[in-house]
Amino acid sequence: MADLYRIFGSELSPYSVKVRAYARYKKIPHTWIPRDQRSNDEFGKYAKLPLIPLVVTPDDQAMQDSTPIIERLDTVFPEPSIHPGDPSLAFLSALIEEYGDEWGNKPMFHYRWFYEPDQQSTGERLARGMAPDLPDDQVAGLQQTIIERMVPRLSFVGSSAATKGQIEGSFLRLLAIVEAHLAHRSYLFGARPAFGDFGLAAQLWECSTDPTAGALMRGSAPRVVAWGERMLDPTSDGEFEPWDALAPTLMPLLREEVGGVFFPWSAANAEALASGQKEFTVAIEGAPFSQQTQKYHAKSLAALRARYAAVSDRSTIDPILEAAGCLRWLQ
Ligand SMILES: N[C@@H](CCC(=O)N[C@@H](CS)C(=O)NCC(=O)O)C(=O)O
Repeated sequence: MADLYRIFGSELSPYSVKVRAYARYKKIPHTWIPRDQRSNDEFGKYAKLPLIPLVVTPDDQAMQDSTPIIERLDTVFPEPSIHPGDPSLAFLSALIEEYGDEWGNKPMFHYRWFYEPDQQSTGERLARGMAPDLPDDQVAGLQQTIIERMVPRLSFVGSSAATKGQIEGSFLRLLAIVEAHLAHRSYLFGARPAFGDFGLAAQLWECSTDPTAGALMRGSAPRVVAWGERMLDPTSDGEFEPWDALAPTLMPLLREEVGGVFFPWSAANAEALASGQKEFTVAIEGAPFSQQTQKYHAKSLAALRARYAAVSDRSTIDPILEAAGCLRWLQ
């Protein structure tokens, strides 16, 4: 145990699966500890927040929050690199990672808790995962308790009957774009996984395990399903591609999803937080999208803006971001 990193997580947690995929790719000696009743005491000893993933280093340091976890581990395990050598591509990859974590989580959470079959399926899987020793005849009770706790949380991600169309529209568009992009490559930036793959694939893989979103994906986006599975334990099969090769099918993701949906929403959330509003409404695709203001998204947007500010030569990245409708949100 002494030389191992410990990853406390759940198969149903996209952020946990993301960090585990990273640890596997980097061949970081680690052990995966399901966050359940058996690991409760150990988890409680290290966790500052009741959130997974939690990573404990061999020298007993606890880390939470998947993006900073990966960034910290990357200083210790730089190879194989998850960052394209071209600084413009490295920034685009980080941008997609942020999009996956913060917006990609919306369809994941929405489909999982909005529809009855998904509520039941996820509730049962969570109940069995949390309490592996629970007799079968008591699972249904815990399942219902979990459903009752999670369904009201739809409001945290802005999912409601009013916003269902925008969230599902974004999901279907995302699937179509990524499906086309993966027609000739294994990963978003070429033949090896990048930071962006870890963020986005984890959310979509979770979707693929759920009844409603999974059926949609198997029906219209088999390459996305295969990519999600590949990203559980990714390998490098070659190099990152240059922007010219990626642009025809990656630009639509940046323009339609990152610039078209994610940035307007994230910037509105940050403004609402700054002005002390508990809820905010922003026009997404010409219709109002309302949700509770969230501190975390504002913090991660600030980190993304700092990352952009740290790109020393922006002569290549700025025209790409401008064409994608992303630049004004970063300046
Ligand atoms: N920004 C955090 C998000 C972590 C998070 O939201 N984890 C969820 C599971 S995916 C959690 O632990 N939720 C606790 C709960 O639902 O009680 C990260 O990237 O690690």
